[in-house]
Amino acid sequence: MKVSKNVWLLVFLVAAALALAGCGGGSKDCSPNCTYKDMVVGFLQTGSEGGWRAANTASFKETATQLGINLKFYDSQNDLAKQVAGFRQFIQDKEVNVIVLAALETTGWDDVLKEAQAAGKTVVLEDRRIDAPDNLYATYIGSDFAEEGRKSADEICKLLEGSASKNVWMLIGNVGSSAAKDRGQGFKEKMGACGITITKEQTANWSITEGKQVTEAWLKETKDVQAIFAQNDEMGLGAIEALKEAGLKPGVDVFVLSVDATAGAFKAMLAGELNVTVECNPLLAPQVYEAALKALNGESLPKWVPSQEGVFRSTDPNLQEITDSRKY
Ligand code: GYE
Repeated sequence: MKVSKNVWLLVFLVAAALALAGCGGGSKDCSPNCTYKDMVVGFLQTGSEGGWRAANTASFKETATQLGINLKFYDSQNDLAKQVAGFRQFIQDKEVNVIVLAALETTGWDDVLKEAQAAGKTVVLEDRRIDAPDNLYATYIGSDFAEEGRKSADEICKLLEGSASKNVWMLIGNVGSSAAKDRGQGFKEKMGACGITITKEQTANWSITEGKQVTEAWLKETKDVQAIFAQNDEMGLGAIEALKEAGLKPGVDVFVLSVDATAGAFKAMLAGELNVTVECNPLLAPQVYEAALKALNGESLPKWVPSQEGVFRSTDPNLQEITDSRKY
């Protein structure tokens, strides 16, 4: 049967209109009955700076496979400009209907969020909060970093009970990130309770190598330090190496506390070289995808869903058992 040119033209125009309207992937045309299989997620990860980040990335990739979500993973290589460029890439990508952001820094997102909103993209923040009006994103799923800082101060106060001087050195994460800002602010809120003084503080960019280098430099200047507060496990493990090379016993001569509770921290606690690790949960993907699906289907969400987290100490009687049960 010969199909006239006009009919083909009509078919082409309808298909184009549908594509433009977003049917068949990309926008929210499945709403309010979207399923995980309708989700095409553009995920802007910070980079690959350590154990916590590796567990966070794995959580997103594995959960996407389990749920049948089409995940487009973008590694920002810890470069803010690259992360913003990647964000715009996902806005342009007609297939993508959800953008998930682990923001490297808290500022600089208003414009790109407005562009995403205009393009009908659902935006969910994971891990790190940002300083932008919360009507520009569906929700934020991540830890209370300030509370982690407060817990860290409480724990170091306990470790330094009875100590004549309480000089503490703070190893800071990447400058500008909410995790670094809030953990530092939370610690400083509580440190006065037991007379802690921060005598040195500097960024070591979440890295074990820089954690070691910064601590080495400080030890060349003075050994008058009673405890080190490392804003993540990797920087704490670096400080431990530097203390040992300076002839000091980490966990004994100088107490060490870090944040994340990754496998490396448990190993150091079992060796008696790390005293405390404050947990920060990286396995956020199931909550993030669930929230994104609800947002796609037009459900309203709380603007922040804080993670539930604990504190682990080298003195915990069942430390080996806990270590064996950890997922990351
Ligand atoms: O503490 C650190 C990672 O944003 C909570 O980033 C995360 C932090 C985590 O590099 O290890």
